[in-house]
Amino acid sequence: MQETKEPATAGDFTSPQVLDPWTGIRKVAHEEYYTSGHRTCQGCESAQLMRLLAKAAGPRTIVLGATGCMYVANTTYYTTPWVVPWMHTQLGSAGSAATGTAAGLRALMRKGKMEKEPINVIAVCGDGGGADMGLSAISAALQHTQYNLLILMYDNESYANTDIQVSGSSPYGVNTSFSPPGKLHRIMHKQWKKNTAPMIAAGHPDCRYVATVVSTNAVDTLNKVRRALSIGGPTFIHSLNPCPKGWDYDPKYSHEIGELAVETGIWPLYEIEDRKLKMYGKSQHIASGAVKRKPVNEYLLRQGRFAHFKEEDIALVQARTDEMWEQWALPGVIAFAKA
Ligand SMILES: Cc1ncc(C[n+]2csc(CCOP(=O)(O)OP(=O)(O)O)c2C)c(N)n1
Ligand code: SF4
Ligand SMILES: [Mg+2]
Repeated sequence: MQETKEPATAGDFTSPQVLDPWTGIRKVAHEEYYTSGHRTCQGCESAQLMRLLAKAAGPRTIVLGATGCMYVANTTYYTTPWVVPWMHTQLGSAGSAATGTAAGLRALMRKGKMEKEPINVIAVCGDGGGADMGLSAISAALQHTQYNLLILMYDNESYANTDIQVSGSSPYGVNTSFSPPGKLHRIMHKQWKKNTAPMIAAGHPDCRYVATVVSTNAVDTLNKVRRALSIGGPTFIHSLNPCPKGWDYDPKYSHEIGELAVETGIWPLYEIEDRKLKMYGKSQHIASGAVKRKPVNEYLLRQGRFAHFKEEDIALVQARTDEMWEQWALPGVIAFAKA
């Protein structure tokens, strides 16, 4: 059974639910609140993240979903995999939908129109909807510390739903429908991926919890969602989600590709709680020097979106990844140092 502890003060709907971590896979609840009935691609790790977040949060939860694959493929004509209440919101409005819902619930409870109880409010957005278009609404939501809410950004590194256009979260050199390699210009997308989680953490000192996850590491993802919901106030999680269609690989490799993103050091796993940084899992081992990073080509060359890469492109990605771990002020996290 899903265990939900009583809040600090019974009946105090302003306290968050307290969801203890699951210490290993055997302790994870069996109940599913995101089930069959969706039309995401086979091997879609963003759908896997939806399943994990619903399981972690439990039945007393409302999910708000910004436009994107996780809206369109999950709500096809009268079908939905969501067992908990779910509502669509505009592409850039995950932050405002979360604040509005939390405020609305609080008002209804205060006026006695709803039973008083803590209800999880989770807004889900893609990288296009979160790291690009909805950044200001997320920033505003994180300033409203009186509300308990979690914004979870699933990052498939493109505007996937509209056929894989480049986003601010797309990696260097990637082949998308807006950046196809040509004979004259092999590399069309020359920007580096936006470093969203540290930007959110550094810019919102009252936001008590910011974390990164990869959906292929299920227990870590479940527990970070549970931690974010338990700590209260507005919180933020950035998840990397392999996407067989956009990243162009056989769906059966989703798990391996997610793991390789961490093992090569391209995607560091950490949490920042009350302004203290803690690295997680394999990233912790990399940061402590206990484990060597795998070369980035083991990750890049598994995906068709990088099939046009030449040695020099791989060398550049490797050099930037080395720099991230060896020269950044906070390795893997903060990209600048004191001059
Ligand atoms: C204001 C607005 N502009 C454009 C669109 C068209 N649109 C729908 S989904 C989408 C892609 C969203 O990308 P992302 O947030 O990364 O989610 P993903 O599709 O990758 O899951 C776009 C551009 C829209 N719905 N609303
Ligand atoms: S395009 Fe990518 S994110 Fe969208 S449903 Fe398919 S695998 Fe999932
Ligand atoms: Mg996307």
